Amino acid sequence: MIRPALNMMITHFKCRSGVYPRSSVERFPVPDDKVSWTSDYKEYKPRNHTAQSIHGKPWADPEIGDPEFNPNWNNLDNNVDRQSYMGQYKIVDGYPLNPIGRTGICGRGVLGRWGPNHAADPVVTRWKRLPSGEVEMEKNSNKPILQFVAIKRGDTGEWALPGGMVDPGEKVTTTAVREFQEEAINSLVMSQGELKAWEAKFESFFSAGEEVYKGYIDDPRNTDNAWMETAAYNFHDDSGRVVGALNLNAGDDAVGVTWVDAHPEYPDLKLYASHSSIVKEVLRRRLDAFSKV
Ligand code: RP5
Repeated sequence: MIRPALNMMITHFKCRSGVYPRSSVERFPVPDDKVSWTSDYKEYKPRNHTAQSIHGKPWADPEIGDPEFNPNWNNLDNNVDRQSYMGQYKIVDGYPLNPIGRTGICGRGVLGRWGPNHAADPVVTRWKRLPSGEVEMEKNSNKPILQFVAIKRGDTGEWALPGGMVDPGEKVTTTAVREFQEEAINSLVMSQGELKAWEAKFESFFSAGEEVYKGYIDDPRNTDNAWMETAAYNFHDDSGRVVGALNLNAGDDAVGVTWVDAHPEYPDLKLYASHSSIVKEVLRRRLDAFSKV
């Protein structure tokens, strides 16, 4: 039985501590019991920060209050999706409110959109194999070892899923595959012909993704008024023959790419934002399917 996509995020940690990325702006402290907007927190005075670098960018909204900017919150706004996977978000004094709660900073930070900023994440997996071709079992648990493709982010240096932002009007599954191509096989340096050949070779593999998560992401860039959400898809190669032909090569804003073991016992797999929870869900599903064969 395929379970509905997870909606596992009930609080956030990574976006409510320390200095805001690419700035010197300190977040206002938000203790665990003050995250929820329903908890009284009279002292709460977060700094307002919107990075200069996003002003005027074609992918960024104008400022709230600009007479030309009349966003259709909680709706598809022309081809910008302002709907949240988390349900209806509130608008307070004209500003969308983070559905999970306080982050210690208001404004938009480095995010382009007020409210939800939509991304897509591909989780490309295979079983780890011995030189004989047999699936390698983890010694303690005697369960098969799943591997997934991770990239090293150029901005934070953390390992992450090779995801990226959904372009206006783009299908989310298309984003997941495009980002994999750009970050994990460096399609940006391929000629049109090479890319076409690659797409023909992997077309059926990348058309069979299983949705494993849709929702909020505990991304360090989130603020009280702008936050990341993602849709994650698992592309699994059970035989190992399809992805065996993938030549991993970091591209775009990734500075490294590799296959990573997702051990059945799930030790500390430290990944960017909420990516380890997504990988953990993929692992659960894949082990479940393996045990039924
Ligand atoms: C994360 O940021 C998403 O899960 C996705 O992996 C990523 C998208 O942002 P960029 O990699 O484009 O910066 O929240």
